[in-house]
Amino acid sequence: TPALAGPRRGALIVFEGIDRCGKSTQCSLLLESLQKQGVPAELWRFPDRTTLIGGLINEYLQKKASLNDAAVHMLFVANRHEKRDEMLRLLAGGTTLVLDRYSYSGVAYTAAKGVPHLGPDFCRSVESGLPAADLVVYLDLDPELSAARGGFGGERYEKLEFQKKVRSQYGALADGRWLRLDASQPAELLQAQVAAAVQRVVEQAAAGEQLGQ
Ligand code: DGP
Ligand code: NA
Ligand code: NA
Repeated sequence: TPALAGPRRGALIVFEGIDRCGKSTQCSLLLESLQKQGVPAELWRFPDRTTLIGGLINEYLQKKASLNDAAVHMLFVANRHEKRDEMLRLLAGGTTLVLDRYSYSGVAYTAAKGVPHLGPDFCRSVESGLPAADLVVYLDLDPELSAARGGFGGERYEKLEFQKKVRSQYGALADGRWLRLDASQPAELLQAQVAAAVQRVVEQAAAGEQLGQ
């Protein structure tokens, strides 16, 4: 049932991919273009390292703290859940949210570890209750190419063998909201493909299509 009153809702647009696939660049380009068109929009990234929980995640990623795989996974999950109410409030108020990583990272990165009790089904289950993406832009890149990009290797997961496993987990996640793009293309070409898909979902959200959970 559509809302009776109030502003049209914003769209929830998620960017996913292995480390150094070009997500952050595409997120910024998209935000800029939405704002130029007068679409109210914000760019967020997960993990959000600015919260208490995000600070622990940051220590883990920078290898200053060690945590077991289940414990750190729960922190990543908590970091998404702690932002839930604010996400829902912004979306309901008409702001489109562009997310640099979200629940799909949780499933792909943790399932890639191959820990039996932390498989994809478990990982998906703890994401429930979070607002569902209207569009997932998956920037698919060969880890051999991302590894060659500047800065790779600094943080915990930035190892070639692990990134290959993450990519193969992402490959199994595609659903109806998924747009896979070849991230080896020049940024301007990618940007145009992203913009076309985003325009459609922003219009659908504004026209009253319900937000999934
Ligand atoms: P960045 O996107 O550069 O801020 O890096 C965050 C890192 O954390 C990146 O390697 C992906 C990983 N990550 C994001 N979400 C999750 C999660 O829910 N679980 C696990 N295990 N890793 C995650
Ligand atoms: Na990273
Ligand atoms: Na990033």
